Amino acid sequence: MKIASARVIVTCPGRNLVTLKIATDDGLHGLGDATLNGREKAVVAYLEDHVIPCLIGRDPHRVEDIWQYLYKGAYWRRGPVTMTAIAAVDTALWDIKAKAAGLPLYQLLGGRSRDAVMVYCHANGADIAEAVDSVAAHMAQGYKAIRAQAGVPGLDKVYGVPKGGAPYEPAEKGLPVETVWSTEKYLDHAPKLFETLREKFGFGLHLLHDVHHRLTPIEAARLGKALEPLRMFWLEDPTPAENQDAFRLIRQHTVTPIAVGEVFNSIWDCKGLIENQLIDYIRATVVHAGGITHLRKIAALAEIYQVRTGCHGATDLSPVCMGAALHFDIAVPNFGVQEHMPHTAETDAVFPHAYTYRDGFMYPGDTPGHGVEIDEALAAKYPYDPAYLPVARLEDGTLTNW
Ligand code: KDG
Ligand code: MG
Repeated sequence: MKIASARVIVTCPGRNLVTLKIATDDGLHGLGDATLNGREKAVVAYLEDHVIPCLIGRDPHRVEDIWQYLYKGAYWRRGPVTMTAIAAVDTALWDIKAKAAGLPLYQLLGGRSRDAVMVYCHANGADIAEAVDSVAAHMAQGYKAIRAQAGVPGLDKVYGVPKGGAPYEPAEKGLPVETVWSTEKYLDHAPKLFETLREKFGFGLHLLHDVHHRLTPIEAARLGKALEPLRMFWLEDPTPAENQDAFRLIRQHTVTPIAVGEVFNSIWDCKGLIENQLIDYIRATVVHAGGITHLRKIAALAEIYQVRTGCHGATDLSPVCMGAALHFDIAVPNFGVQEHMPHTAETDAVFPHAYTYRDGFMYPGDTPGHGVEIDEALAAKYPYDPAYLPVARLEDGTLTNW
């Protein structure tokens, strides 16, 4: 079997999504997600100009060798654009391999380690009362694990809290909008949300919260300590993770579990955090961390330190990524939880898929491959439409972490 062709498909059924489709000379094809929110076209160019020409004629079964070729062969290693492009190729090749074997992908990853994949959803509200209602509504849909975010008095726009009670969507049309952030206002308010949620719903529900990289290590330690009696499932991205030692400071002060890694793209981003047992959940996922091949290596490193997986699953990761991630989740021994932000009906129509949600859990399905396809005719009806994540400034105008 040889790779006969590869194409990049860009579509915007509500948000921009990039898909790599690899076809073989014996009529099989595989899909890989190549979406990098707000930098979509950089990955498209990387794939079209530098990767696809090198793929034609290769044996698609040599998944590891092609991964090494694209990683070591480029000389310039790592980085989100490179690793997203490699991930797209890798995911498409695993899809082809599983289709050639006539098996769902998870069977090639060692088979099922569990019956179902626990997922967490997003609840949000302009204030605490609205966030409480949103948590109740998601509990009624069966979710056992819920991320809660609430507006902060005195701040107009807060991460994870859209206006008008709509589901949160990462990215807005047009150039990046500017928002104002105050750590002081947030830090006083955030524990009140979780105190109220525990009073209302008790301790039988997993509660999660995303700080979205906004605190200094000592501020994050203070928040972790304040949340300790509320027994969080995790506190996500408490501080930026370029300096991995920062997490030591957080760890010294609190036993609130820490989750990090949605912006990581290689095992080298994870290494110190895992080996020094500074985190509890690693959030790297298929599309941004080099595909199934590389994510398995990250998970294997994490396994020996009892760090569990918690794959990123926002809507800027396409259904192709979600399908592949669910096969990984159901197979990997040290699975923790999977993020689930349902895609819009338009997106689901463009990407017909075998995966399903039921009562707080997701299932990858048993279709050969990863079980996600693309309706190219429908995809063509939604052309690329520039959209970006916001940026954040402090109240004095200083640019800060969004
Ligand atoms: O593109 C960035 C989003 O995926 C990110 O902001 C969402 O933090 C996020 C999450 O936890 O889903
Ligand atoms: Mg996050």
